[in-house]
Amino acid sequence: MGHNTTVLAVFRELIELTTLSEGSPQSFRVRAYERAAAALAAETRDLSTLSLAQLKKIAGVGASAAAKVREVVETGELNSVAALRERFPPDVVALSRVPGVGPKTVARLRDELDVHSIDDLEAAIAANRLRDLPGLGAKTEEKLSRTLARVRRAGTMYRAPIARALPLAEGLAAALRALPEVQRVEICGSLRRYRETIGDVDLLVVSEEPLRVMAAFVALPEVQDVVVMGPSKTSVVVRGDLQVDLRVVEAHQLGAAMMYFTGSKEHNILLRQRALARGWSLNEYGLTDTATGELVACATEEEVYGALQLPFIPAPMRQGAGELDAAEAGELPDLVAVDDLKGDLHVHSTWSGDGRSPLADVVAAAEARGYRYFSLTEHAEDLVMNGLDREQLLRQREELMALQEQHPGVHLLWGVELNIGRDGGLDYDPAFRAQLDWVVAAVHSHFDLTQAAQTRRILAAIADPHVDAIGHLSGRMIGKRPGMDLDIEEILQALVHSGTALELNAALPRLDAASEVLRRAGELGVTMVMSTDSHHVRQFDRMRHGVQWATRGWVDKRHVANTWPKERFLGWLRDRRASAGVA
Ligand code: DGT
Ligand code: CA
Ligand code: CA
Repeated sequence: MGHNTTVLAVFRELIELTTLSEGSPQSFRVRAYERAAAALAAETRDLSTLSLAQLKKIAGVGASAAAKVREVVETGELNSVAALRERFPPDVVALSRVPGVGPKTVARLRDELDVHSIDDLEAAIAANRLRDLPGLGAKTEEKLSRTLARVRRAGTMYRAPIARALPLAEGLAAALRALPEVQRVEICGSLRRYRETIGDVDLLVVSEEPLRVMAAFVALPEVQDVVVMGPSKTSVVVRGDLQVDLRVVEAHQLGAAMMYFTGSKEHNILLRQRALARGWSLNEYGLTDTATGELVACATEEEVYGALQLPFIPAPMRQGAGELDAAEAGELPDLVAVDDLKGDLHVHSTWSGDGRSPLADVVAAAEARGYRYFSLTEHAEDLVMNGLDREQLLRQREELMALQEQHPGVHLLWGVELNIGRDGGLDYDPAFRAQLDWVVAAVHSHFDLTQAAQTRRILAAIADPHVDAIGHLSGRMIGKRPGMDLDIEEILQALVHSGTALELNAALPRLDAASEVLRRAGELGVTMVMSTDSHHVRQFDRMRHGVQWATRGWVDKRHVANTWPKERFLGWLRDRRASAGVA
């Protein structure tokens, strides 16, 4: 897939630079490149193996795009991009990414004010040079000045980690729902698709009194700045750095609006092509017959997909990555729902230094949630700060056995979260590890080793017969720490070979493994488990994020071991250990 990634990256740059040279994202050329990029993104074959003729056969890829793909495959570059880079150096591109500065403004700033970078723009604003430009003026200057301060504070063009954006958006949605003039509120955009990072939050509101909704919205305590306010769209900045776009629509067009504003753009482009092929047009107002001007569908997403002869496609799968073909062929995965989960297999209590709920509360909450099996996995001794040594872990087992008597409905597994050391070493010793009912192993330090070293380290843990699951595979903290550099293919093959499970860690700051990794794991038939890594009983609710994340990774529930009934799950665990040679 290496070639495909490169081709797409080059096309993305081509689109951005062409938008600048054409002065508009709506130009014919930009749209053609976007169509081609969407089609290429959905292509599952290795692009480097396709001839010019084969490339041209891909719907959406014309002769010029096909030639460009060949050029990238052969030379790793595109001549036209190199030429555009001369005209639009990185500083200018960065300038064009500032919210409120479109390609036309960039051209004017360069031609009329000699502004070629964000620094230049700041200086021009400080000298009040923008207000004299017709069509810009003092108001724009002021707005840009605030935007720049925000961009600066965040260090770069800020994308909020989902762990920050989702609670904020849900809070705003709840406040809007409480308004008497509001009938419905839907979170759309990248947030509904569960992207790891969020550029801005997109809210859709159904109401017959848009002006009152907008007035109430900008008055919410979270709102710090109003970027634009109008009857159909209002944009604000909340808590200093996150933009929220709110659009008010009418109830009868909610489905079409939700589809449009949920995106992804790539998915939308493919849907529009499909509509076009049927003589229809598709936009945020609905699916319309081009000849008669009559609306075909718009009230619900199911209706719009249905008219396009597709089943409903869940938002996290709308990535323009083959979901339309799979939906058409009836091959969408049988997805995991929260109610399918029969247990949680990565949970901490106050026995770990960083756990915050006492063990008795944790077990009671697990039973109350209806779990049939459940594992406590405190940190092990190697985590000096808060891990348990052997003696502590054995004492915890005593308490667990006593709790088991009081809570017969849930089968308690005495587990642990082992630390995978720098060289793949694990806590305790094999004989001690063999006593445990459930063992998760995960990396907690040394995130910057080479790919070869990191991969070796994980492979060693996978090969250990006592390890039942690999926890939070990459170790990433979204927005704070990138994941380890790993040879994913080799690791997934090793998991298939050993029968060790891959954890899907449902904690929003982690969402680990990455969705592409989950999708590949599903293709290879890796067994997975979905766990919350809870440090407080309130966090049991993270499963709702886990199922969205699994959807983004196309995970089929037949691969998720903790959706299985108790006997089957315990049988799988027993068999796995027996075949790995654990006594
Ligand atoms: P973000 O905000 O960067 O995390 O990503 P999105 O996907 O939320 O993007 P955003 O907020 O710019 O737009 C929300 C959705 O609206 C997007 O997913 C698809 C739709 N949309 C916006 N602009 C366009 C466009 O130019 N063409 C198409 N087809 N759809 C668009
Ligand atoms: Ca957005
Ligand atoms: Ca937006």
